[in-house]
Amino acid sequence: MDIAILTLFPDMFAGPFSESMLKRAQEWDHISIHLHNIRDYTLDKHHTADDTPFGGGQGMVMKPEPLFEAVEAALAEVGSAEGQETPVILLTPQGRPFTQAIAQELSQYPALMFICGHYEGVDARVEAIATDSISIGDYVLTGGELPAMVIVDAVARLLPGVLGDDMSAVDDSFATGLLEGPAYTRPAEYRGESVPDILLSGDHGAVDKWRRQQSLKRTFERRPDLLDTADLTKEDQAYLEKLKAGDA
Ligand code: 9D3
Repeated sequence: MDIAILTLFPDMFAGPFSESMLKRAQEWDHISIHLHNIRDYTLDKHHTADDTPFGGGQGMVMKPEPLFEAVEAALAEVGSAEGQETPVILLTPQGRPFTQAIAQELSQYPALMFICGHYEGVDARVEAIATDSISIGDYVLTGGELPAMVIVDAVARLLPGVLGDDMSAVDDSFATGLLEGPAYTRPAEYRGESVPDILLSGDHGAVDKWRRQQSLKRTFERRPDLLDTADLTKEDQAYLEKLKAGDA
């Protein structure tokens, strides 16, 4: 997958993209990341990327011309891969809230483009060249760079071959619709706290059942909203009734 990122701060991406999974995904050619500095597409001698808002008000607004120029240049590069339209995604607090379902949807494209706004936002006319706009949640950040990294991370790990076989994406917490239960490793006792006996029992059936119940319990306690849409068996529902009654 070709990923073009338009930003005034390309250096922000160096750390996250040169470590761990995203590093390996690039080395193995699962993804190819193209960073474009929006300032390189400014049209005036001072390389002005932002200006004061019409009508007055605080802060600066990113000018439309460099963004249009940058999108057109970047599309020509990743562009017409396999005939599909490349999503041009504007990162903005006003976008649709990012979810695992959106990550799945984006992972199906051969190329993606992200426009990172900064300052107080981008000129509204830029929405016309975007095909989508996404927010990563209801909190205020300083720009779209961290959201772009979050989305690239979530999408890249869904691409075939990026995760090892030992770390399949099919039983991801948000793919099953439930939170994961607790995990333990050695030592079996640490600072007086023991690992639950059942995990040391060797009874795989009992372990599976216990894990499912822990997952349901945690979801019930921390994210009850997820239970409305989770795929639940009769047995799951019976266990949830016990949790609600306070006897589990
Ligand atoms: C202080 C300016 N705000 C007016 C009330 C609007 C505003 C514009 C731009 C607030 C933050 C930003 C910078 N953030 C993003 O560009 C952004 C973002 C975010 O702040 N939260 C969650 N997702 C995203 S995606 C892009």
